[in-house]
Amino acid sequence: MGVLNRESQEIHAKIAYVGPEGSGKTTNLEFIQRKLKKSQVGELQTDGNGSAGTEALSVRLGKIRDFSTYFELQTIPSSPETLDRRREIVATADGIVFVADLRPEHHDATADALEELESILRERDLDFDDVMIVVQYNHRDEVDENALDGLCRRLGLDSETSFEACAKDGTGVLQSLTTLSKLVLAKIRHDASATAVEASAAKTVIRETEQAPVAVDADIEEAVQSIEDTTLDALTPLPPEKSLRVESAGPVEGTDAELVIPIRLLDDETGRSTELRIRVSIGES
Ligand SMILES: Nc1nc2c(ncn2[C@@H]2O[C@H](COP(=O)(O)OP(=O)(O)O)[C@@H](O)[C@H]2O)c(=O)[nH]1
Ligand SMILES: [Mg+2]
Repeated sequence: MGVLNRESQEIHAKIAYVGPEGSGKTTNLEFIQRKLKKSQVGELQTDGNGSAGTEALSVRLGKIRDFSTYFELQTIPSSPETLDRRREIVATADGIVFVADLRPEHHDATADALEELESILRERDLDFDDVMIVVQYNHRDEVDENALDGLCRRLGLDSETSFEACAKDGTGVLQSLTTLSKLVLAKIRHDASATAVEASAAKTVIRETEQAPVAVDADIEEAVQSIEDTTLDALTPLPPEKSLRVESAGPVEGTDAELVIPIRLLDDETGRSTELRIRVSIGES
C-alpha cells in the first residue's frame, strides 16, 4: 500500500494494470515508457514470457513540496496458473487501471477478469473504495458504439471513472494514468491525515487531563494537500518535434565563385516563417 515516509521525504505508490490477455496492458506501459521524459521514467522491466509474463515501470513524478514521489507501474500476468502472482500484485496495489477489451469476442474474458479482481479484493476485505480504480475501454478503434455500450452495461462499473482508449496509438493511456495518480495521491493524503488524527487522539488519552485539540501533522497535511493542486508535469507528454518545412527556395544568385540560395522556412505550428541565405563557395577541386 502507498507509503508516505516523512524521514526520507518520499511517497511511493503502486499501480497495477489488470485485464484479460491481449487487452493492452503491456502496450500501455510501452507507450508511457516512450512518451515520458527519460529523467522521469526507467526502463521497462520484464519478468517471464507471454501470458505468464509481467512488466514493471518506475515513474518519478518529481518533488511535491519536499516529498519526492515515485510510482511503480506493474502489469499482471494473464495465464490461469499465475493466479497467485495476480493476487500478490493486486494486494499491494494502491490503484488499478482495469484494461477492458472492447472486441466482442473478448467481452467474456473481460467480465471474467473483473470478477476475479473483485474476488481477490474481497478475500482481503477490500473493494474499490480502498483501492482506487479507473476503467480503460481499450481497442476502441476496432469496434463500434454498440460494443462499447454492451460491455459497459455488462461490467456495471458506472460509478467508476472510465476512458475510451486505443493503447496502440496512445489514446487514453496518459489520461488513465494521470487521473488514477491523482485519486491514489488523494487517498494517501487522506490515510496519512487519518493516521495523524489517530496518533494525536491517542496522545490525548494518555495525557488525560490535557484538553489538547486534535492536530493533524501539519507537514504531512501540507505536503499531500498540494498534490491535488499540482499539475503532474512528469506525465505531460513531450511536445511533438518542431515541424519546419521549406516554403520556398531560390532564385539562386551569385557568381562563378559563390552561389547564394535564399530559403524560406515555415513553422507549421506558429505560422512564422524564417528567411535563410545559404552561401556556397565554389572552388577549384
Ligand atoms: N488495434 C488496437 N490494437 C491494440 C490496442 N491495444 C493493444 N493492441 C494490440 O493488441 C495486442 C495485445 O496487446 P498487449 O499489450 O500485449 O496485451 P496484454 O496481454 O494485455 O499485455 C498487441 O499486438 C497490441 O499492439 C488498441 O487499442 N487497438
Ligand atoms: Mg502483456
